[in-house]
Amino acid sequence: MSAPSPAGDARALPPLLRDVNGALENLAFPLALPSSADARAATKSARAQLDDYILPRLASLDAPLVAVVGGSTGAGKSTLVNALVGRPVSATGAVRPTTRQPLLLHHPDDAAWFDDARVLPSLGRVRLAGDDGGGGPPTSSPAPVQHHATTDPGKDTLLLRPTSTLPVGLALLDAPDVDSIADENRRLAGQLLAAADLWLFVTTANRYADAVPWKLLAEAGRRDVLVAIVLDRVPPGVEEEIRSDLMTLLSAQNLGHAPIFVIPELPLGSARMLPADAVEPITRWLHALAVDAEGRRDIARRTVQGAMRALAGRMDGIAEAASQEQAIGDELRAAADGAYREALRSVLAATEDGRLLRGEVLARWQDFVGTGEFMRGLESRIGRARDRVSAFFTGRPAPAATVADAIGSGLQTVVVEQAARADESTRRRWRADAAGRSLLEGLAPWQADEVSADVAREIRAWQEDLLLLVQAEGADKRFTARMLSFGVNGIAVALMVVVFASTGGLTGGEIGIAGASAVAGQKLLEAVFGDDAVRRLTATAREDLSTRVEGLFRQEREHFDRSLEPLARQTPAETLRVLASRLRTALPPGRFPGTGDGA
Ligand SMILES: Nc1nc2c(ncn2[C@@H]2O[C@H](COP(=O)(O)OP(=O)(O)OP(=O)(O)O)[C@@H](O)[C@H]2O)c(=O)[nH]1
Ligand SMILES: [Mg+2]
Repeated sequence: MSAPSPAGDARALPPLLRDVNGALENLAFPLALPSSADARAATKSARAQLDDYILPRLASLDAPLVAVVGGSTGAGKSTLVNALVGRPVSATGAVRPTTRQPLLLHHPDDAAWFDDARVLPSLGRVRLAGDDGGGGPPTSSPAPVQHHATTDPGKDTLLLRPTSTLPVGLALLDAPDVDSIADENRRLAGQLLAAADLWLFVTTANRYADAVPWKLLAEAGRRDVLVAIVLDRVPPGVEEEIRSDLMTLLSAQNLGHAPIFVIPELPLGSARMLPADAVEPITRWLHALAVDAEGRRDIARRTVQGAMRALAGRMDGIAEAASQEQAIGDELRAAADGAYREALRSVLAATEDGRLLRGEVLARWQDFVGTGEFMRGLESRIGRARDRVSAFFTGRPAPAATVADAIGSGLQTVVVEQAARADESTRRRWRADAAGRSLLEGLAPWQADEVSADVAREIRAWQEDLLLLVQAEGADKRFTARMLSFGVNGIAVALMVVVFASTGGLTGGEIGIAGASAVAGQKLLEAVFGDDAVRRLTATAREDLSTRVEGLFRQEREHFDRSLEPLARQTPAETLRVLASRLRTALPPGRFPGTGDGA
């Protein structure tokens, strides 16, 4: 794929993201592969990132930056947020974890950006009362006052609070912790960080090397998110030591450029507030970011680019899992294909090698056509035989129906047996595979009675078609009178016999009893219709039978196919890979197509 032109980029981006969204939407990972559950989770996160961050951000690069305050429980995130806005707006506490609902603080003038569902659209919203200009007393209770809820209770909720001490253009989001025992908190924190324009990562002198936050920091490094580290509660005398160790850790994660703000261990003041001057450098840094509109846009661009790169990487992983499912699905489908193809082949072989003309069929047929003398007569003097056959049938009409029944039940036995085999062989193959086993759990077992009935119905329909065929041929040839003397049924039965014997090359001295019977039928038909017509009728009858058996087997294997359908409907791995690579080329490093920019 060649890199599109910059102008092409700008136009292509939103449809590309729509395609990405559609492709992700269309993934269920229905097989029970070890990779499937992870792939489902990755798909969910990828979609959330698209919805929560990439799409809204691209639609409005001028929206205020959202700085998410993240980190371990008890690190002092809420305390920091309170210090940054100069009043206790977020609950702090000794109980871990304290913050359960994300609180987004923004300047009152920025309210419109956050009112609609542009930022974090998957979260519900509760708007809290704000302060009125910063002159009034601090909120006495940090517990949220719910003014109007625009959310359903089952949904995660984002608390929104206008705070005039924040600069216009920058919102602070106090997030739940990333590592407490509350699963819900961890999940929500991950979602919030994925939706951040920049991260304020809070840690303490004691805990700065904890594993969980570093996993997230590594992710931020990969995505090239703007990160600032707040190292809280640093005892006197150790600052330099910790700072240099922390810098080493950050450099290893592509975060060497991240500013580190140190807050010494300090007694808290009233309302458990940190003194304002302890956070003054952070306030200054944030205000500097906020004041520069072009700089803000750069930060947003850089983060959205990183998010799109991360999305592309994630999609490659998802594509890998999808292709594993596809490969297993192909194997399972091939097992069914092979089994039913073999079944059809076996049925057709049985209809061609004379096997169906033994035993009961042969006995009934012989009753029907009569004695050896009749057959010899047919063989030696065809011309006269026509009359004799005619006389024979009109004279002693043995019921053609018994022959047809015998043929039908012989054929039914063969078809049902092959269907059973194909079913068993497909199941055996599927059972050998974990994904196949779990699909089989949703399938009904082999239904012998139902299959027998279906097969019998189809064979009867075939025999009825043969009758119509013979009738039509007779009408064409104006042999109606002679045909009537044989009986249409008799001729149709003769055709069945010929169908089941004719391609075996049964001639001359090698003719067995079955062959001889077939020859009798053949002579009879030729006497009525002529050689060419008999060949044609036989071919038609055989084709019709083959089509019907094929149809039966298609119906038989349908429940196997159906269980693979969700997989077949899923976005193919190749499509995901192509989209991932288009995402990468749509955003070459250092350049941005500018969609929505300045809009
Ligand atoms: N002395 C002192 N105490 C602090 C400082 N920062 C936080 N604390 C206390 O540490 C405890 C935890 O602080 P929080 O701000 O609630 O921590 P958090 O990171 O928001 O925690 P979660 O909401 O559970 O994720 C509270 O009791 C705070 O009063 C600090 O700089 N100095
Ligand atoms: Mg908190």
